[in-house]
Amino acid sequence: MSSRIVELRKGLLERNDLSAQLLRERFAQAGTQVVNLLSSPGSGKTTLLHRMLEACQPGGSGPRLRAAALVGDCATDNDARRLAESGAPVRQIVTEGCCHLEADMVSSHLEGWDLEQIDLLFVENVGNLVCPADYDLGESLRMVLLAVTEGEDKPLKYPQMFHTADLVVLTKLDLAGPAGFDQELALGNLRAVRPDVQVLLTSARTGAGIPELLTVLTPQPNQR
Ligand SMILES: Nc1nc2c(ncn2[C@@H]2O[C@H](COP(=O)(O)OP(=O)(O)OP(=O)(O)O)[C@@H](O)[C@H]2O)c(=O)[nH]1
Ligand SMILES: [Mg+2]
Repeated sequence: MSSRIVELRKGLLERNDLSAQLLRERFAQAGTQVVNLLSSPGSGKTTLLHRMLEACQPGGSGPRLRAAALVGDCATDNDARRLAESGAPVRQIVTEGCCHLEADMVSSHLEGWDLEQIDLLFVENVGNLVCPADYDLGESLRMVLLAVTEGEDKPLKYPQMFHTADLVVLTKLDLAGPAGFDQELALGNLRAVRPDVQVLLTSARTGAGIPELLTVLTPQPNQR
């Protein structure tokens, strides 16, 4: 990479870090816990999010939390339309081809929302295991998904993404058998990159692991 490109990239990341820091302060002041969801395309972010948003709605099976979501994609508002069915406030961020979300995109899509009324804000990143790892969105927690259909070696191939995770969620556990998923091997690869990270096993299809996941994501009373 030429030195000019390296400098340009460094400048972009520094600018993003500043915006992310401002966002983080804003979220802390409002008592909003923010979860950045990252994974490769199709690994189950929106489906899992849909389940969690539904569970948090009045009458749902989960904790009484005011949850909302921003969802990033290069094109289409498909995911926002799917998630809005849950009844939670949802907005789509269309990145026009950009392969990751940036802090400024998050701030501009928060306009008009009263953060004081949101306990838990999910931000579904663009499906990509590379670029989004470098961009801080002011989140409180970085949740990286790994579907059992993706191959056990993904943590080794995309170490930066898994290295920055606060929580790793294995998804599509209902497909582990047909996919021949070797859980021990996958977890060993993950531990090689991020030794102490918390791991949860889920299936959005069967609902397995979702109550446990919501318990981990529920802000503590002193954070609200
Ligand atoms: N069997 C099974 N299929 C699932 C599960 N979760 C998601 N899927 C399917 O996987 C496909 C992709 O799911 P999405 O939730 O759209 O994945 P995504 O990560 O949001 O995809 P992008 O936003 O495009 O990156 C869909 O066909 C889902 O129905 C699961 O737990 N089990
Ligand atoms: Mg999605």
